[in-house]
Amino acid sequence: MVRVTIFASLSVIFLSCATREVLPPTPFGPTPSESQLEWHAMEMNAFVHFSLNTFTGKEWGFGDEKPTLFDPKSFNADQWIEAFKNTGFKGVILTCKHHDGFCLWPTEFSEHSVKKSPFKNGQGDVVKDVSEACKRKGLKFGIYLSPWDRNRADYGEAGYVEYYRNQLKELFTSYGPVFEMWFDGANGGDGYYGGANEKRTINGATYYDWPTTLNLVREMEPDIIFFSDAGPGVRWVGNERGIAGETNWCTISPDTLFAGKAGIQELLNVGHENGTAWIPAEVDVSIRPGWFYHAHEDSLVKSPEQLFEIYLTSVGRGSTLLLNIPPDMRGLIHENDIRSLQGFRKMLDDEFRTNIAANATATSNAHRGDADTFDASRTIDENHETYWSLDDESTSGYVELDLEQSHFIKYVILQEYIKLGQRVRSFKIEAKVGDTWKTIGAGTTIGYKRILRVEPTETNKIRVSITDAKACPLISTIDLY
Ligand code: FUL
Repeated sequence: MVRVTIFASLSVIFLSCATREVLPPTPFGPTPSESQLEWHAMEMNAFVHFSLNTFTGKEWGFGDEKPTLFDPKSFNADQWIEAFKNTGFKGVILTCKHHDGFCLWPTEFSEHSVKKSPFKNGQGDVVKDVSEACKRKGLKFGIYLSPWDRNRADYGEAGYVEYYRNQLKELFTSYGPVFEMWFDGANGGDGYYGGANEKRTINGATYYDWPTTLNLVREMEPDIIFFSDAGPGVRWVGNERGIAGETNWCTISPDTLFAGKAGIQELLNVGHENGTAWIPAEVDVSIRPGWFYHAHEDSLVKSPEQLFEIYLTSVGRGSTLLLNIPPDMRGLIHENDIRSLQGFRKMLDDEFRTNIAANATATSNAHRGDADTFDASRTIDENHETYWSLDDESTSGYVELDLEQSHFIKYVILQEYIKLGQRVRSFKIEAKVGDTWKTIGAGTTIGYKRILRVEPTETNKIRVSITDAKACPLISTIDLY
């Protein structure tokens, strides 16, 4: 009788162990929205500055430039989008209106537009052509509409905000879908202002009544990502040199983000470990010294090597790269820029050709609940929905990759499963050289993606150690090149 009872309770324990489901960790801290996750996965987008400045040689038009100057005789949006697609860009953001107020589409709310230009005899519409070329080639389309307008007589009054919103309605209803809306931070100063030729200062915090404008846009495009210095979708990275912080938290507290505050650029650059919102950094940088095309900068186009370095300091630090490639006066991407883009693509393909980790055997010091679903093999299965993890109380641990043969390793790519929050504070990479483990690289945050250029090493074993994390780490990818 006693024996039967013991046997019965043992089998209950055994059964409950065998069928016990090990649950995934619960989210920790702020997490990205679905559209932010999609934005992260885009990794590289193209920025296009094209306007009257292309023809006047200026970077910031005063607002009094004649629309008749806009005359791109060989304009071909397909040429741009083809070049962007071949480089690997997934989306395009177009300056539909820069600070000078000139509109690249025939808006019904102003005469300061392509309507009054010789471009296609006043019948042209750059926004339409670019958005349609994007659709044809499968790239997403984004809009830059400068809030500051040096052409408008009513800039600074309530009427201008109405004008700005009418234009947003026009753009979003005519040229959507739109994946990202770019609100430039430059605001107020001198300008033409309908002939007033004066300096106007607005209160950036109140004048535009942003909450109403954002709601208006959200009603038309619910999944839109808003870029501005402070988000709320994505934040400025704090510089225009293409460099995200080596430590780069996707989290930041919106109430600490106001322009003019001391140290704001550094804060934007690294984010904050205990930030209250998911607002990742976007790295905007131009392939040329200026944002607009100027013939005298034709020899100053960034080289493939420079673009590759920018890739490592942007995408490689968990941000998305927004690389500006400005069309020239013909309305084409200049040959020098195309050449650099092709060289950049070739470097990406050459440097990241074969993922050595794909054929490795992965083991770890421990894995969550001893469940296969969270074991080390999840880091090399090329499935971003699976990850290696530890028990809730563990904030450090390691994964070892046995490569079977010796390989020469130059880069290690790591990804966190950010759907459940950004967690890792520090990590290190070791390689087995002879009988000892040699540290070949180390870093702080990982986030969506971290590409570490390690000390080039010949090895048959790599160990990735998470040395500190805010909560149990979740690593979805380890790639070796
Ligand atoms: C800045 C602007 O003033 C520049 O002209 C450019 O558009 C850049 C992307 O943002 O704030």
